[in-house]
Amino acid sequence: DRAPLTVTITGAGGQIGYALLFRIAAGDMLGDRPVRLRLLEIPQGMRSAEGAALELQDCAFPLLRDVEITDDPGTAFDGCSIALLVGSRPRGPGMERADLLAANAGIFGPQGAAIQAHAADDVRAVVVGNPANTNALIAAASAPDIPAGRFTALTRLDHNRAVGQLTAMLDAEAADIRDVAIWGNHSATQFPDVAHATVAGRPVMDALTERLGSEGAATAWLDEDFVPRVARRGAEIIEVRGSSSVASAANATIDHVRDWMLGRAPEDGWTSVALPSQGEYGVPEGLVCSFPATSDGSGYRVVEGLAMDERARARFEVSVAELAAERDAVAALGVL
Ligand code: NAX
Repeated sequence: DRAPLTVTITGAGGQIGYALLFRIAAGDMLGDRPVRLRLLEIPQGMRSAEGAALELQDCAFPLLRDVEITDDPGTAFDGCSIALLVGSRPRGPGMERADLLAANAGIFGPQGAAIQAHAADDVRAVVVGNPANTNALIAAASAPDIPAGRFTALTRLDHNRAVGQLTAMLDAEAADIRDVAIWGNHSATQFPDVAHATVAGRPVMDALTERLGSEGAATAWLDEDFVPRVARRGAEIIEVRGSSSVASAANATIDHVRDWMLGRAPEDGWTSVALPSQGEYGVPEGLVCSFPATSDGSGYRVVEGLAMDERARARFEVSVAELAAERDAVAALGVL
């Protein structure tokens, strides 16, 4: 199908927006499918989005049909097939969690409603703006006529970070690493799990044991280095770079949508995506939780039936409890 797809990017005038727009227009996200871009901003972000649109024009991308900038969600989501919800209210100094959730409910509630009212029937949305999982829950709750699985949140960056750590430790290529999983919330409680992962067909656990000399050393590296480093990588990037992850976040967003729309080759194994639980692994229904997943292009499917040992289960449950607490806090605001 060569008909242009409408892609809406919220917060398009921000950092991640700037990194996303050019890659989408270049064809990195949807192959050779032409695109129409709709950029949603708030008034103070409009000039920045306009500047990006000027630069898009200067790229003369063959696949880019047109660009429209607006501060009206109804206009931005009109005919939208792919919604990238990037703009959100970040946590300010001294801001309580309830204030943060309330501010974001004021963004993602109306955007979810506008998606339901104006987007294409086949719309798929991914929330990047934090707290991403709960923002996706709010958007989905505000669009009850849209199948819940069309609202996802981004944990692909965490997934890619985990793969990156393994490639460095094992001297391996990213393409040789399969079946890593991110479980839970896109926050410091997430559980990056390599129990089922392989490197060039061999269990990652075996490769780590060989590299580090013993199974105990491999487990210690996973517990003390790998898991906290992946879970806190965002903070590490801020410390080193002086600013939060931008290009890697945009790259993960592109990966997430491309796999969702075009499918993943079975030999690439699974990826990670946060989507509304249907009760998989005992996660309360509706919580937007990260699971390992596959995609054939029609939708993400949670990989079910994986064994989890007690320690893994305990870690996962901490993150799920955090998601449930966020949901309860939002419900207490009367939003759900
Ligand atoms: P920026 O502050 O550079 O950009 C955000 C943009 O959103 C601004 O231009 C702002 O005007 C706009 N905006 C705010 N409210 C809006 C609304 N109601 N409608 C439309 N636009 C609105 O932040 P940036 O670095 O681009 O990060 C964007 C979000 O991504 C943040 O919430 C950040 O926490 C989150 N991240 C999520 C990641 C993930 O893996 N899920 C990783 C990277 C990033 O930290």
